[in-house]
Amino acid sequence: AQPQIEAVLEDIVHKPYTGPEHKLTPLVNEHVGKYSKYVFEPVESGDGNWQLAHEDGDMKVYRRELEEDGVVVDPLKAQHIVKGLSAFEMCKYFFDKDTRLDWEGTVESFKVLDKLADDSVVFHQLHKRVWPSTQRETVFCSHICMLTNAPRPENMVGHTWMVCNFSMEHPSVPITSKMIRATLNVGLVCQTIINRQVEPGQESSITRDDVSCKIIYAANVNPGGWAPPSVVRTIAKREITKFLKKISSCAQKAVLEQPLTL
Ligand code: 6CM
Repeated sequence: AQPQIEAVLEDIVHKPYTGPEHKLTPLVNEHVGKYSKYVFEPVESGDGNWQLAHEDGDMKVYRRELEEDGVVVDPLKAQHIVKGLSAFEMCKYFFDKDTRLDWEGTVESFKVLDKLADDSVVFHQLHKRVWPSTQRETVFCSHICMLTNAPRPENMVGHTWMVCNFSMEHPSVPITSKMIRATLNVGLVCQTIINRQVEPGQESSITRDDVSCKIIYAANVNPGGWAPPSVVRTIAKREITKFLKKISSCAQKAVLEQPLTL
């Protein structure tokens, strides 16, 4: 079945949310193009050595154990379903820097290095120090977009949305000896599921009670320097689980009083 899946994933195309093009458009296109396909590669097929690391209700977290030069770089993938909001609303919430510190447990502070467009922003983040290891920092571009031709789950309505975060270098933040530069490739892909039959043309009757957001989240993080493997694995599993729970409840609260945006 693998060649068939590859052919389906090859068709996925990303469309900018707002545009316009900017100096990093080619870099964004390259990363989003690759990562949008990677996120949809199934974990259940068993050929990638993915292991179910945690399950809690609708949330499933998978991990593939991997070390590079003795450093743990385990790829993580997770699925979750969140009631009462759309794919667009969840991706918008994840992308929005103004509410990031409400749900992001690994970050101490961050600043915007470059606002390239409304859909593409470069950040410098200082992560909370994990005692006794050296504090980590990241520099990454965050991009929100729509995906077309992505595989659609049953009962899906509307479009597939994605936020892609990927590490890059930035001249205003050189690497120093004070902190370790961690790197990341992250993708949050969301699709809206409807729990009742809607006749064509009746989409405006859909309410918050009718929808859930299906999340696929993938993260490839390199902590950037040696740290005890068991500690890194424990922290990674704890943080991804905390992140999914926290962003789900915060996003649900944030949209509660607002009209549903599919
Ligand atoms: O995707 C998430 N958050 C985004 C916005 O902040 C962004 C950030 C990714 C997190 C990258 C983690 C960097 C390294 C953290 C410190 C590692 C310490 C290791 C030392 C151990 C002794 O994409 C949610 C992130 C959820 C966590 C996976």
